[in-house]
Amino acid sequence: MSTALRICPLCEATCGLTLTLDGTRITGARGDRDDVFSQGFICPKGAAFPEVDADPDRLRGPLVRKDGELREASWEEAFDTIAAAIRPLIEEYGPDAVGIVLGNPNVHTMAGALYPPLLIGALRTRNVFTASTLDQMPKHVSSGLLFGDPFAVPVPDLDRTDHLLIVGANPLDSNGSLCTAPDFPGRLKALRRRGGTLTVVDPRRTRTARLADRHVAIRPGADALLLAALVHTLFEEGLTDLGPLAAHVEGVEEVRAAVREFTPEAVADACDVDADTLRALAGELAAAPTAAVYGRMGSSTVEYGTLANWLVDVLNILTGNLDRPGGALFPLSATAPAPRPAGPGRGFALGRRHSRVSHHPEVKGELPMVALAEEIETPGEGRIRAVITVAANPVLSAPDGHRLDAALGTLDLMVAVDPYLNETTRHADVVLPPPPPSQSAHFDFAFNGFAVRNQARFTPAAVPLDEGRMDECEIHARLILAVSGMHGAPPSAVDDLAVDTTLAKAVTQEHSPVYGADPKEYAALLDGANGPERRLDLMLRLGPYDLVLEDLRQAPHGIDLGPLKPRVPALLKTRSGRIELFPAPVAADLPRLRAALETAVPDGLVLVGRRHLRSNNSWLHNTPALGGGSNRCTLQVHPEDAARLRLTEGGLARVTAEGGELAVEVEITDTVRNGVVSLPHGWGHDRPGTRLTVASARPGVNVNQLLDGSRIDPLSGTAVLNGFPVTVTPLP
Ligand SMILES: Nc1nc2c(c(=O)[nH]1)N[C@H]1C(S)=C(S)[C@@H](COP(=O)(O)OP(=O)(O)OC[C@H]3O[C@@H](n4cnc5c(=O)[nH]c(N)nc54)[C@H](O)[C@@H]3O)O[C@H]1N2
Ligand SMILES: Nc1nc2c(c(=O)[nH]1)N[C@H]1C(S)=C(S)[C@@H](COP(=O)(O)OP(=O)(O)OC[C@H]3O[C@@H](n4cnc5c(=O)[nH]c(N)nc54)[C@H](O)[C@@H]3O)O[C@H]1N2
Ligand code: SF4
Ligand SMILES: [Mo]
Repeated sequence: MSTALRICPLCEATCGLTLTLDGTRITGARGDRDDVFSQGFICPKGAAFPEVDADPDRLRGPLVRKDGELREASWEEAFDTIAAAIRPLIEEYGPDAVGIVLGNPNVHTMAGALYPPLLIGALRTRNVFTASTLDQMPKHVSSGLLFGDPFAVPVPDLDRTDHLLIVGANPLDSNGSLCTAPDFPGRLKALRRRGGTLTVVDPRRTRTARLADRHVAIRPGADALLLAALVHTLFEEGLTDLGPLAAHVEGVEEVRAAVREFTPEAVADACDVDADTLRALAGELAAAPTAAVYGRMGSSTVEYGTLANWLVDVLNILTGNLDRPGGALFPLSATAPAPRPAGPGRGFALGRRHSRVSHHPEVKGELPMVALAEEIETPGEGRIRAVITVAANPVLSAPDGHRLDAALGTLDLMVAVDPYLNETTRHADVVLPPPPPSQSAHFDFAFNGFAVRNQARFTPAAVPLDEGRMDECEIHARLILAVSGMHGAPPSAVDDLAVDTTLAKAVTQEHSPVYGADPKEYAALLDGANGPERRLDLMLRLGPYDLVLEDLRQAPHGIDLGPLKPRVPALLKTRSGRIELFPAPVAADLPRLRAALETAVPDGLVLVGRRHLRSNNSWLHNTPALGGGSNRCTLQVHPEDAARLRLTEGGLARVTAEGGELAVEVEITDTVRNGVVSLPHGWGHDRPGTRLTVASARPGVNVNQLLDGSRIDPLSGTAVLNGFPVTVTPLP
């Protein structure tokens, strides 16, 4: 028996795990008590790591389609097939003929952070789609416009704040998102213990809401109105106080004028929250010594997602809580480039081009996921003929899976980098499976940038690669070579090129630690067992903390880099060099929200999602230890609605919406407010041709089949997944 450390990749909390091993077999997982960040915390998913890791349905080697059938093949055959098929397509139809689809687990692997940008660069395709437009793109847009950097996301200072206002997030089940905090539940309890207060705005009485001092059961989709009324109240009651931040903010008076109509009385009906409560929320926020407003999925994947995300930070700014301890601060990760001196930047542009079929604006170089199917289906120049998916299951995670399912079936070529044969990858011509997480090294390039404490941790592979396996970094590197006409070159060529490009730029930047160095000599200094490790070493060296990879190796439980610190103004990259509180695209979208004040509140049912602690989007339903109990795909209905609609506990209901209908088991519970039903996503594992033994035996239904993809937040292209109208009728 031995042990090995592994950072958990199963949610954003990034807990350190201690794995117990019998030879190369993982026999158990417990929280690493010495981890500088997670200090021993573990949740049921982390505890199931061994089972998730050893799932017998994980593909052991590549699959290649021959005579219509996916068959086991060698790695060589797999990459030969890709190179032979994709180059002619690109040569005949141009780079846009290839669409790239990046899913959520890319933020949970080193490969997913290091290679997709190179893949996109190598292909030069403009058809890039990611899970961001099913998730947090409104936050990127808001941050891009306010701060000039779409990745400058303020996170609530959980451990020091006196008051936390959570809008549409349920960290007790999700373990936190865009706010990396191992033991989020414990941190919320500690907030209450030290006399702080917690308010939760959620149409469901979630486990998080049950912990709160105040739960506001808002009508879904109305958060932007509620937040606008809080901003209005701050101005009306003279409660704004920007403190030292004032010197760096422009546009305050414009915002005051813009929210004039959004009085608590005017929004009360639409929110179904009385005006006194709204005034109290604003008052509590302003009165707290420090406070933070934090919004997630429930205020992001909605009609006014970007406006709501913008208003969250407007509240943080107007109460002087942005960028101060106890408020909402910007993390500084160890692999972020060393900060440049303050001054004007390039700013953030939206809609530099538009999608071909529906003319959706590009955001961050991406098109909305809801546009993928039509870009494959619609003939003409620029049509997508080949798709590469990396860690993505859009047939279940995006609106109208049936349509996408059919569209993927018509492609000339589909390649999937994925460990499973699932609802999406079953259409692939080549499947390239990465090894299970125990066999790969880990560093959190993405989540350290959203963490409530600055720290850096690296865990090497816990066990060696199985015979016949290929590291995911090498898979990505070989894929890049195969699609770019360099098939057969050594994968290290990809990393060398990345190092050279990064260094060539860094040595010219005065604020860079390598300013003036000779790039070739510096590259030769880099340390690492392979390309990705050398790249990590380089990023640490170029970073703000004077770290090298060897420092992380010497500190297996991580290096604590201290609590978050103020970063304004150096962090700002707007053209003005200031926080632009009232950006033009937001101003142009506000009339839509004003119109909502005039529209009568619809009286039908609306549907919202929910997450379960023992699940993760679409891909953990194949682990027996995580299924069953309350982790089921049921339609939650309030008792009053159930009585009115004659729905019975355990009975079947038909749910209909603009994208389709489905039949699902009813669960009656007053944890959802009346007028709202809730169905989780990621289910619907009943399509043929998959290899998901456990999941397909209890498939559940795909909530996204109720959507047709026409509802989006227009500024960010993000799908409306919460708060859409449905009708529900009993089925015999
Ligand atoms: N209705 C509704 N829909 C939603 C949501 C919702 O709340 N409601 N949530 C949305 C959100 S927030 C997100 S992020 C998306 C997620 O959408 P996706 O990213 O499309 O879906 P996931 O289920 O996360 O699928 C991930 C894929 O990655 C594969 N995978 C797992 N581990 C690895 C790995 O180590 N390497 C590689 N290469 N692949 C791996 C899995 O097998 C699976 O195929 O879903 C969105 N869809
Ligand atoms: N266990 C588990 N953990 C996960 C995941 C998972 O699938 N399972 N997925 C991971 C991913 S990819 C992400 S993005 C994060 C998401 O992390 P969170 O955003 O914390 O998770 P959700 O459960 O989607 O929380 C959204 C909440 O918003 C509420 N809501 C719905 N509509 C509205 C509305 O209109 N207004 C308001 N105010 N609230 C509303 C819902 O009832 C729900 O409680 O979780 C991550 N962690
Ligand atoms: S909270 Fe997240 S990171 Fe921590 S053990 Fe659970 S799944 Fe893993
Ligand atoms: Mo997500």
